[in-house]
Amino acid sequence: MLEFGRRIIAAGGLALLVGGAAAAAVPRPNVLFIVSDDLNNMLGCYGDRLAKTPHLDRLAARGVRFERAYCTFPLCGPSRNSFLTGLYPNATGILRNAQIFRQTIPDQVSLPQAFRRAGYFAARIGKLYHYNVPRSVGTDGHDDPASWELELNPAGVDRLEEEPDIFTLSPGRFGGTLSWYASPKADAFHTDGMMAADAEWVLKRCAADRSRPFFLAVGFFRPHTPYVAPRDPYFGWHPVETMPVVDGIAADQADLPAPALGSYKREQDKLTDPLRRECRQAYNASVSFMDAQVGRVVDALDRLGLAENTVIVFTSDHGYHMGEHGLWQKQSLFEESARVPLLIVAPGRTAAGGVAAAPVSQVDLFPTLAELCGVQAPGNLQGQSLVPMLADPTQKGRNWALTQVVRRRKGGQFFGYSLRTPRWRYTEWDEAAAGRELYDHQTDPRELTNLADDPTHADTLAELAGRLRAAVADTLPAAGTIPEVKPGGWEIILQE
Ligand SMILES: [Ca+2]
Ligand SMILES: [Ca+2]
Repeated sequence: MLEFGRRIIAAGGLALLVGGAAAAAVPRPNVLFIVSDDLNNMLGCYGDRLAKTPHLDRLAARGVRFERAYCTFPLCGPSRNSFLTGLYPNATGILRNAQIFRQTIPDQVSLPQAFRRAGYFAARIGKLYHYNVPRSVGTDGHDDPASWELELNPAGVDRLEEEPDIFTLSPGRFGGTLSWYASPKADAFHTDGMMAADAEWVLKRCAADRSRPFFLAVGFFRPHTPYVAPRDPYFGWHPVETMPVVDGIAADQADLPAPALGSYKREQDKLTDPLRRECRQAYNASVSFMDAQVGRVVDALDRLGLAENTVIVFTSDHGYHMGEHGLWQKQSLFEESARVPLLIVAPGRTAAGGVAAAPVSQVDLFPTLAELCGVQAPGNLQGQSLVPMLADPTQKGRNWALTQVVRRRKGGQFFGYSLRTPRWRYTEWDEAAAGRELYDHQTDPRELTNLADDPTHADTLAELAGRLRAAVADTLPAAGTIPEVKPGGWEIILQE
């Protein structure tokens, strides 16, 4: 017998809500999964007073904002392969860009693929798996065809026309290097603007034909370099003279082991304070531009009457430095690089305006969405469901997050791992042989004072080291070793 009020997932893709004598059929929830690229937490809804992100702030108020959400690996490819499979990078084997988990664990069912198997229409617009930005914009990038039924790859003026006008620290290079441009062209001419229009188009189709629920993934390219965004209004919202420059770098770096600064690029020696301000202006403008595109997509969802039955997730693939510790961009294990924005709106399931403070990981997204939508997830997922925290944001769940990077040196490589608890960040480089860091977020939210060698914190350090090693061991797959990337070309692997 069915109990009143219990949700039953039927094979045909409908959830039956049994309430009293009359059973009303309600469609299974849709998913709108929005990922921004290289976006840190410099957003209005995260308390950043320089940011102008009205649409994300509005979205945060509709659901739960995760105050301490972390990526598993602060680099596009490893991070995206991780959260789109629900596995840590040590289990996907994807530890660098331009690879896909089909080269390591080809039979693993991805997040969107699980929704497809459950009868969902799964569509991708823009960057979900790795892309070379900007070179691959307008193509499938390093995509996984099994994940999607529909893929849309627009390319705007930022890709097709404006590259000669972009300022860059390394001439001719735009993707990995700091580069920016205030475009005279309006939103609709830019790739992310075209993607928002495409998302509206897909949502119209989904609203007109509700026979299947949808999983629509929209991967905006901004604020990834080059920071190309419409000059009007976005650059104007961030006057260059009001942009801050981080100071005290030399004193801050004095207590750091070398690998902590391993993501620094020599070309960044060219930065002067005026260039640092321009860089921050262009980044902030790109964030505001992306924010406007998110607003457009969410407005379409509202206007089409889809919002009341659509779970919305907004996140980024990793954080991003704007000069903290002398670092720019990604691939560090500091808070600014490891932390990501995470907003989840689940109608009827989320405490609107809730703020969840416990540390969570993006590896938790797959089990969360699977539970919210009654979709069967693979048995080997390594994260936790965040559904209890959506209903009650004071819930703590696992209450820590683990982030890793690879550092390469002559003749090999080693890992850095960082454990974030509610109070502490503890980082080990090459199993502590290449250094350790300990930061107390209660007194040092900017992670300026490395306490690893402070004897008054020796017990804390020892406890965190034990927890970190246990957490690292749990990132490995059942076989106990990191899966190897199969040799050979991309197309050959996908055709096997
Ligand atoms: Ca990225
Ligand atoms: Ca320091």
